[in-house]
Amino acid sequence: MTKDYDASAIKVLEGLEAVRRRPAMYIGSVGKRGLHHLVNEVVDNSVDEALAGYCTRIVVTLHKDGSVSVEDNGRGIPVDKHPKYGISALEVVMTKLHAGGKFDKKVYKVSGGLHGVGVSVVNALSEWMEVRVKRDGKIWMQKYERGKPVTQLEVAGETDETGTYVRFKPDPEIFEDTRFDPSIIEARLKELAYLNPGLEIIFRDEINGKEKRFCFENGIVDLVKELTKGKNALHDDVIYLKGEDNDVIVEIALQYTQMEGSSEFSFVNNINTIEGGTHVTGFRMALTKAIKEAMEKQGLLKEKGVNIESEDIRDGLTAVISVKVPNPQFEGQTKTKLGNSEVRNVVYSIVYSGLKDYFEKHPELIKNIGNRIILAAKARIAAKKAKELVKRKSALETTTLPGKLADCIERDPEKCELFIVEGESAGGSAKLARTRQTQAVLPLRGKIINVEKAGLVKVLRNEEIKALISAIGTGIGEEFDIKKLRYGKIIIMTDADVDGAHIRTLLLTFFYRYMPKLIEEEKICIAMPPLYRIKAGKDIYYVYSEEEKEELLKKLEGKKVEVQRYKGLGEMNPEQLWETTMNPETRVIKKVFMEDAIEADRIFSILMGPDTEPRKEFIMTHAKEAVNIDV
Ligand code: 0RA
Repeated sequence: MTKDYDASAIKVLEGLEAVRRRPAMYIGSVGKRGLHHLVNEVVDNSVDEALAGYCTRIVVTLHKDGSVSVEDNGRGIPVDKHPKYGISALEVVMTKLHAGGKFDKKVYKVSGGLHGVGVSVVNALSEWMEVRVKRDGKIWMQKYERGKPVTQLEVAGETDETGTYVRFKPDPEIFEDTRFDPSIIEARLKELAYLNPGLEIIFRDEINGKEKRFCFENGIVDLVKELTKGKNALHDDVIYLKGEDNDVIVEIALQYTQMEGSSEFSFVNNINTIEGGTHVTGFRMALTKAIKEAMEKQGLLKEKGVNIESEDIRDGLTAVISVKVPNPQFEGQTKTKLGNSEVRNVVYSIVYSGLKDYFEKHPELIKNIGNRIILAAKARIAAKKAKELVKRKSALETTTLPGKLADCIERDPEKCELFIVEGESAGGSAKLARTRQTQAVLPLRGKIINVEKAGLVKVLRNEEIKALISAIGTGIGEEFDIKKLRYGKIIIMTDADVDGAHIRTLLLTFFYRYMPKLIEEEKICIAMPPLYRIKAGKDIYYVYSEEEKEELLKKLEGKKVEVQRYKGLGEMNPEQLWETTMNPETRVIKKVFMEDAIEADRIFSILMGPDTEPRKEFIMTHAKEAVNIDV
């Protein structure tokens, strides 16, 4: 494509000291999100090589020592000498800021987008990094520590292949916790495989002994199929459109189902734009217009008193919008909202004319979808009436807190935590165990309502849900107001068994559907009660996984040990519950991230959608891992 690349094309801007001094400026945070950013950054470089047409396979490995490697079969990072700096292009890429990726005018680079900081940033924030490049018949190798080369660029062997291998271990001096979460890595890799049809991505998790291969010949059409699995699709074929205008490439795939609500997933240059943006606006405008016109033509809009709104048109919709934009401008709180205004019109005209054609060719389809939309409009009108009733009633009842809530004393929400606890008996222990000043406890009776199936009207009538809503204080849906949030952390505390996982999933479904902002703002957490209590002489250990138990037992070999397995929170006395699960100094909790929305949506609907077959299949195959359905 471009003419021969050589090292002189690389622009060098800065050294890496700045990155270590202010890491959050480059990767967003030094928490979990920032840590996983490192992997994204390295993988994105390989994906760019695939986008450029030179790489077909990427292997990502989570090694036992906590390092991650990314290997691709692309052209390999150039190793020739940079004329100005007298070091290899590879070393420039690895050790100079902003030197990576911006070589030529390859248009649609992932690494030019959200991540886009270059692999040198990853190097700077790694305790060590090792790079191997297969190129020009040789295997080249160089090692670095905290961004600085510790070996020369060496020839480590011969090969007739090409490609790049980067392995790194995040620096504990920088990150709060350097352990990767395999499910976060896996979700991103799967997403990338969907967005790059035909690209083979393999994830080897050597810590847990698992390997997954992702490769989707039909790209986002396969993704939509996956998302609507078990949701009673209204039509068999996923609608797919592709077009290009003004250097903007637009791809959309969509399907209607019987489910309430809509799921739209949007991407710009392979980056998930959680906050949407101009591409999503353009898509929605086109969808509304194309569908309204098609319904009109079929005489479906005649019924009086039923006004179709664009939210009715999206009800039951699952859509993936993927665009490639040369110079994306990202805005918004999480820098995941596309700002380029020219993209709105490009998407609009491609989608509008594409859908118009499609509906003309499939008149029976628009009847089917149209009836679904009219039902949605009627349901919306009914729900609005019901909601007004509930609001009027709750205005009379004033905003009383639920009787079951054991509230905390502190009034500054930032300092307060709410524990949502499964079952009255564990709730009782938690009330005894807590720090009254800052920790509140809300026990929920066993099964709360299934929000996915029930619909808004029923959900709002459910006692457990009402208690939850008034304890949290924000309201739901359109009335949601984060300023009224009564707790800085909301911690879901359930048993480490299948029932516990189910209740947790139900709660997360509720938050996902009705208070998504709480997930976005990282307010929701999951408590991790220990699985075992191990007593060796006077020492007591709590362990949180099978692996941890095995490791500890090995260490304690020879000593007399007592192993107790906790089946539920109820088996712990209040002191133990405090020590292991509630004490902020010693407990383990897991933040719930929106980034897993795709996976969450899938799990929610499989476990709780109206169709029972895939649910059975899911429960059978995942029964053993059910404890880990953390969304
Ligand atoms: C710039 C130029 C060329 C390759 C790459 C970058 C490259 C970078 C990475 C990062 C991970 N994997 C990668 N693969 C390739 C080569 C251009 C040429 O050979 O003409």
